[in-house]
Amino acid sequence: MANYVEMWKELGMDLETHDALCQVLPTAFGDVYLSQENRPESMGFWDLVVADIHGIRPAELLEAQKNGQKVFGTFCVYVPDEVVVAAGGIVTGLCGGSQFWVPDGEKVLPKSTCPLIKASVGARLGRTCPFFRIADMYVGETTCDGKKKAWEILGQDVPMHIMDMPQMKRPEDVEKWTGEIKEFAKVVESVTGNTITPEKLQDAIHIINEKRKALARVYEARKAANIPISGKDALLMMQIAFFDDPVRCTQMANKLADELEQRIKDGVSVFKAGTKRILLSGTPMAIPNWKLHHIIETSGAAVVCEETCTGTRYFNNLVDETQTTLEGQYAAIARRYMEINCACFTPNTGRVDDILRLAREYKVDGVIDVNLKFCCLYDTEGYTVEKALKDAGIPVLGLETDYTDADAEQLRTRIEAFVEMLD
Ligand code: BJ8
Repeated sequence: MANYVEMWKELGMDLETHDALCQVLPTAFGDVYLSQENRPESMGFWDLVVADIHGIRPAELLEAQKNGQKVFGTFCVYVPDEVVVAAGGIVTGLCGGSQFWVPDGEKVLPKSTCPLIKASVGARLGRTCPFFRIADMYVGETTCDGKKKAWEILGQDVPMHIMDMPQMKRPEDVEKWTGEIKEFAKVVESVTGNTITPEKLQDAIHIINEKRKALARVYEARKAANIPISGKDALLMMQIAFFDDPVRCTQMANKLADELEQRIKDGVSVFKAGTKRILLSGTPMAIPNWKLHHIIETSGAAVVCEETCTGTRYFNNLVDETQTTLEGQYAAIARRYMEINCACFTPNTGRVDDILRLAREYKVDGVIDVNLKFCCLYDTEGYTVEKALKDAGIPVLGLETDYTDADAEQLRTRIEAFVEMLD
């Protein structure tokens, strides 16, 4: 790892605590990732990014800031990247995926808050993540109650803009979301000092659509009978897509997709024939949360798709590129984002339809519906999801977990029994 200590110091980070994080991450990554055999060569790019996760990209962001660009930190796939990119800004995902940050979050949040929120708040307040230090502005949204209240705490420490999410998907809700996006655009224009023109927004829509298409190509390859990439590797690509420059992300994902398509032609698989295929549905898995994928893929099964926000919900559906006025473009962006099916909406039948469709398309043997502890939304929706799957004759296992390793053996026992039952 290159030496970024000066950079972290300038960012006001707690170096001593951060050192402890830097020591555990390489071992965790080595155990989970580098122990895999026959990985696609193109994964070398993502291995490199993880090896210097608090160095390479943060240094790029700081350089961009020196050149006048502004960085916006986001926590949800409903926040439209297109608007930021059109104003010459940069988006970086800020969702915390490590138990390391949870105790600092618990200093200000109830313990009974979902780990993703606790880790995100802890990463900022504990000063142990450069991305949380670099962002000029955080963009929150009114999705779940835990997040809404967490923004009030984070807002005392960093400039925040909150997007008011509709909770239903009626035409008037889509219109309301269009208005929220326009409001967001005004804020982004004022922070960046740049005006969004139809031409710039057109380019930005195209850039983000191309990224979606590239990520979707990698997922398409996972539908093959001989699975050319592990679920763990596909998850890593997705997690880093939230941080990376969108054009580079597109290039790297397309390069990986080329390799996977060649592997399919050559009959190369990373799993032995007959390995049970699993669709994972539920709450997102922010980096470095690789826990469930690792347990599943070392319990005799393969994850072939994720119906999560670090999976298909991130890239499904494109923004219509034919609009030429800002009015039409904002409406098109709103329509695309309102097609995402998060459990914060009611009713949310589209999500169940998606899960059933994905189960068919990826020819899965079973579905594991995962819920981050204390996420009431996905926990409650689990009832409907599991019932629909059972009615369709698709085996399903509902699991709840957090970022600790305390339940790892218990999860392994349940997953192994589930995989055995699929036989
Ligand atoms: S679109 S899933 S990224 S809100 S933080 S809801 S796990 S209690 S992350 Fe999310 Fe946007 Fe929806 Fe996706 Fe539950 Fe935790 Fe809330 Fe969470």
